[in-house]
Amino acid sequence: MIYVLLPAYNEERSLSALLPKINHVFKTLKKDYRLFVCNDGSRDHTGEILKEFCGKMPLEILTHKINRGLGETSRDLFEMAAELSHPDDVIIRMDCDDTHEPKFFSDLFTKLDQGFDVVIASRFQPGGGQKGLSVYKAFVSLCANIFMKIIFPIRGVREYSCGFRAYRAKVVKTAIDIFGNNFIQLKGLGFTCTLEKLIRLKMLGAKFTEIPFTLRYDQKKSKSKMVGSITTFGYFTLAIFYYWPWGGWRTGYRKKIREYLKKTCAE
Ligand SMILES: Nc1nc2c(ncn2[C@@H]2O[C@H](COP(=O)(O)OP(=O)(O)O)[C@@H](O)[C@H]2O)c(=O)[nH]1
Ligand SMILES: [Mg+2]
Repeated sequence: MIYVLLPAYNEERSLSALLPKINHVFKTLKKDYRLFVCNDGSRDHTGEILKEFCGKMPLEILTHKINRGLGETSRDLFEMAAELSHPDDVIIRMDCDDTHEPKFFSDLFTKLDQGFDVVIASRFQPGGGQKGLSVYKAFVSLCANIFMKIIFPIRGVREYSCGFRAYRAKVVKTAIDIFGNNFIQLKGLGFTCTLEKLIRLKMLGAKFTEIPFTLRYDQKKSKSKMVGSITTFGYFTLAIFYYWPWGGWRTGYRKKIREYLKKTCAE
């Protein structure tokens, strides 16, 4: 089974474009899927649009009455997918602003089938790119990704900030078993959770790779909800938690992870 997770905040215009594309791709690939959208206190017609699609595709809706932000929404969606899935299942997380094209799913699956745990749709692989981003936004994004690569080097990863990824369910289930509510710890810091998930999975020794993809910012119909200052603050906070004090997360969790993996291997 494939679980597709969409965090949605004021996405009334994008969802009507994106949802049929997701359904079409899965029909073409002849794969079963379940789509979970968390409507996070949207103040537009996101809720009504989602209800219209219920019954037309395997869509299930989670509702936060109050906007809780991307961190809490991602945590809810990932915890639910971890709970429902079998270890061999696949979890895909993507934006619902219609900038992540479902046609890339098959490339993501191919890499998972090759034995990778996390596959990232990356603008920075040969053949990848971005359309419609202002020069300023593209420059800031590039700088942020260089910063992350230096502070958190992960083999096979160049794209740290784009949330379009496929995960083998086993690795997400393991991460939630080990880190619990701290799988996404910096919930209140904007889009930091996208990076934090990578860091947590790196700590577990997950195998990462990327596929080239083109970010279609030219198709974006909603305003970006990224608050640069909060997210930048989040990246620095993450760096501090990871390295300091006394080794930070990096060494703090080492024993717990070793013991967990030893126990599950023995079972
Ligand atoms: N649940 C939830 N989702 C959010 C929130 N802010 C943004 N999102 C979603 O997170 C994804 C990324 O946001 P987006 O505006 O596309 O950021 P950008 O791609 O960096 O410009 C989109 O699917 C948004 O709908 C929020 O406060 N709560
Ligand atoms: Mg987006």
